[in-house]
Amino acid sequence: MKKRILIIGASGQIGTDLTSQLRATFGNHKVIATDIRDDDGTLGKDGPFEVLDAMDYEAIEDVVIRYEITDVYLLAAMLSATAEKFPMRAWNLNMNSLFNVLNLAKDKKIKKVFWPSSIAVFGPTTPNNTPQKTVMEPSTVYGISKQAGERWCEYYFNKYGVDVRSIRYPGLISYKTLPGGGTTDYAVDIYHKALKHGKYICFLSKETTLPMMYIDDAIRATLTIMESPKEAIKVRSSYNLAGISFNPEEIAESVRKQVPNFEMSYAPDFRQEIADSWPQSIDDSEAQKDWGWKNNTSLEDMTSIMIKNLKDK
Ligand code: AKB
Repeated sequence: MKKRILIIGASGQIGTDLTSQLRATFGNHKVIATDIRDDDGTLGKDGPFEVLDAMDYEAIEDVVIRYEITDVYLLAAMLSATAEKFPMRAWNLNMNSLFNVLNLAKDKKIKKVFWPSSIAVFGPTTPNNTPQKTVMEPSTVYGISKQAGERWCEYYFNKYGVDVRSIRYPGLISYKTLPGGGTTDYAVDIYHKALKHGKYICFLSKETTLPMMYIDDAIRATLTIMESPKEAIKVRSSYNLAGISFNPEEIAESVRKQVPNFEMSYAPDFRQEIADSWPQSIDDSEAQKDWGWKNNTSLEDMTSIMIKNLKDK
């Protein structure tokens, strides 16, 4: 089958790494990167890039037809911290962009959809070491939109046979692009500030443990779930995915092994409440069983990779 991939929201934290990996796997010209912002020279240099608004159904359809797209990765979204400031904008973006893509698949204009969910679908009543099926009462705008999105994905699969696949990403850590507007962003920021200033003021308290993952593992999970046989994908809402769980004090300690005088102080803000509503660890045995998922990168390995690459930059 001739595969042609469209990435919507390609300039963000996940999209930047995902675009290079998909291009390395399937060929540069098979992967069309798009974003609402014009390219800064990163994504357009190896393959096609177009400016595209995830809210504009006709514009997405036009790109799909012109490039004969088969698979769509929808990454455009407003993350947890920003969404608390702009609830209606977040809801509109997160839901309408998903409907645009699901409806293209329902009308057989594309074959396969990847849509990211998040640990934000869980809430204060969710048990720890969170199982795949559990209490889900998200208390954030972002979490509510992701939970609703999961229900719609499963609905489109059951009612219309749409081949949609999804992962509940934990907080993601990468060096190529900064995350934007999330609650887990501190775990990226800390490396930048450690190298630049030797200190960091963390917006979460020192004991706030959250599920996290190094970007290479997240990208590998994404490619694996998308390339697995259709029958292997038993969960059509979204799969739990676990990587590493740590708190700010533990990541600070791992930074200190590379930047010995690094100082961390704490000034929790409104993001503390969001973090407190999420589980500390995730049980991903369904993903392991169904499509062979396994995390590779430890906190110590991740810190070494981050420090080395940010220094080289
Ligand atoms: C956020 O912090 O909002 C995201 C997420 C956990 O989905 N990184």
